Amino acid sequence: MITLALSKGRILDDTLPLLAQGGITLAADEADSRALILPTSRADVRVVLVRASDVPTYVQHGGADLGVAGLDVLLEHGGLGLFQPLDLRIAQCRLSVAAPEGFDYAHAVRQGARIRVATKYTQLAAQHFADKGVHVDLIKLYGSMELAPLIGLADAIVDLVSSGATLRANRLVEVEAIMPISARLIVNRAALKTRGAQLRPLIAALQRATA
Ligand code: PRT
Ligand code: MG
Repeated sequence: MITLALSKGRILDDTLPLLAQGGITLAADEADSRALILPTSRADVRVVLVRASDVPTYVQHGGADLGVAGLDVLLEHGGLGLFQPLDLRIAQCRLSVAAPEGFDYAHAVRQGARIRVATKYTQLAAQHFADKGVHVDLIKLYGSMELAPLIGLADAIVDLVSSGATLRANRLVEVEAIMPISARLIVNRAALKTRGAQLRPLIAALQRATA
């Protein structure tokens, strides 16, 4: 059995067409059901649904052989025990710094200055501001980051941006792009060694679907 970990929402929605190109489909009603283990049209392939941020953990510990995770999630996780063979080029966005309209970001991040930043991405944000030589007070949040600068919890946020609509709706401005983000295929390194003959054809099929 090959187990593929996906998360509900855009990762599942964007991965299903790639799987379909490799001849693997879910039963029509499966994606909408509340089941967490979904059989596929191939008896030897199943999908498990987990939280987006838990996908690397499941694959790292062998709870799934493969998974699809955003680069943001992967970098925060660290990638230990994971082989990352493919950029699937789905779920694309960018990691950015955003601040309220009128906030003088250039002044706030001059060398040696101090800035308060709210984010779910504390590792990536810490690295980014360290690279710039800026002292940062990080406030870890799990969602609704946009609210933090509006009520004075932070000067700025680090979050994912795609259309920019969420920032605009909250009168925030993207002041710096940190890195482009897309979803990656990840594979348990040990499984690839011991069951490579089983896993490689599926990896190859996803590669063809992405090309
Ligand atoms: O919701 P949960 O806590 O379970 O996990 P999650 O929020 O990480 O899952 P999900 O499904 O929302 O995101 C899964 C992956 O999709 C992320 O890890 C990213 O790699 C990728 N992705 C691509 C995005 C976006 N685009 C995106 N726009 N993830 C989140 N967003 C959010 C962003 O955080 C912000 O709140 O959408 C809002 C901005 O969108 P725009 O279009 O208004 O700019
Ligand atoms: Mg979400």
